[in-house]
Amino acid sequence: MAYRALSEQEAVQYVKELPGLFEAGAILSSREIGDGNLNLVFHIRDEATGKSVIVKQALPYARVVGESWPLTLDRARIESEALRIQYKYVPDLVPQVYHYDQELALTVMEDLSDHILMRKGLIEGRRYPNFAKQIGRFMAHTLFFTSDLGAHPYEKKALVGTFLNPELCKITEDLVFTDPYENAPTNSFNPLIRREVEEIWKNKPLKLEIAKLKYDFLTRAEALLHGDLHTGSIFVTETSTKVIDPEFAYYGPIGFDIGAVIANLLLNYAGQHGLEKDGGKRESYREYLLTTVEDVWNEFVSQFVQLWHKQAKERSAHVEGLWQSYVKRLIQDTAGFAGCKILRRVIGLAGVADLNSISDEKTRAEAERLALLIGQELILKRGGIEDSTDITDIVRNATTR
Ligand code: SR1
Ligand code: MG
Repeated sequence: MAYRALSEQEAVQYVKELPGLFEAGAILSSREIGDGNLNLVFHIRDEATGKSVIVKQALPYARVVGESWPLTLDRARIESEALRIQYKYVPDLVPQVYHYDQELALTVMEDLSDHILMRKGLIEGRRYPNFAKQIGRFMAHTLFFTSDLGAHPYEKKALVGTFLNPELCKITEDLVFTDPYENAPTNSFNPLIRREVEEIWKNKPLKLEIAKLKYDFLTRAEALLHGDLHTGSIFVTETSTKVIDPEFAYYGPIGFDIGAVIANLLLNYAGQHGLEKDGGKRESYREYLLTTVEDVWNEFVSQFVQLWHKQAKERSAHVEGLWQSYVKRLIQDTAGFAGCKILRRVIGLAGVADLNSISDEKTRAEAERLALLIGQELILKRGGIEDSTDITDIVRNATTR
């Protein structure tokens, strides 16, 4: 069937014709529930049995901007193939793919509606005690087994080719590493922070460090990244974590994924400024977020290093001292990428609700200034970071400045 964007009813018709999903004659309801930046997402449910699936279809343009921003449909292939690879390593942490259709650029997958988006949960002040362990395992396993450490050299190089993903990488190159640091038309920020933003545009040492990080993003094919691992790409319950939406997957530097998770915890931290001035509650939630930042790194690194010792196939991996120097560089990369991801969400296109939902502009500006400070400090001070507490110390110091 030639590509066309499906309507709710056409999505029902489509899944009815797939073998093995629903009973013949089932009465299915369909709702388009996509609220992300790019795609259509249909929730399809058999009211009689309660069984449901998600149909996700790529549009030939970026939904957040409209038809003036054409975008490859190949991202649906990237997403479904990345999900299948992740499922191989961490089946309990991603949705199962039931079907992929190249012509229609759509994927039929497991419905996770019993979960909520983590960004929403954090904005509501909820806590997720298993999250750090689960996201640590997700990153350690998917990144290790697709890297030169855990994959056969031929397999790794073939995967690099499968996941070139040039158009979605270009979005990241522009929106994370370039546009926010100059007066670009894509930028969109609160007018009350113009002075701070202009300072960033003039800050040559900062721009140099961001350029170095961009160069790493462009050239360092370490592992198959999720590529867009913010809290809107993570579904949670109190006990479960599911990572969705890997359409930005490509071979890049491992710290980019870890940095994305940490950046989004810290964006929420900054956004806590918008809460009613019930200081005690805010402080304890902020401490929870900082502990989570430390736990995410610590869980990731302990599981990654364990895999390294037990399963690394690359012979040079076992040369004395290598894993320690690798991990040290990794936490510094993580901090730098986290910094860029924080700055882009304040200055550039595609902000986050953690900040944008603060209705009072002045309060929002205070939260945004804190985020800008944290982002810059993480980038500029990353060379001295050796431990997760060095990251949280930077955040605490920025908060009291
Ligand atoms: C035009 S896409 C804007 C942003 O949404 C995605 O989630 C990525 O973060 C991208 O940069
Ligand atoms: Mg997405």
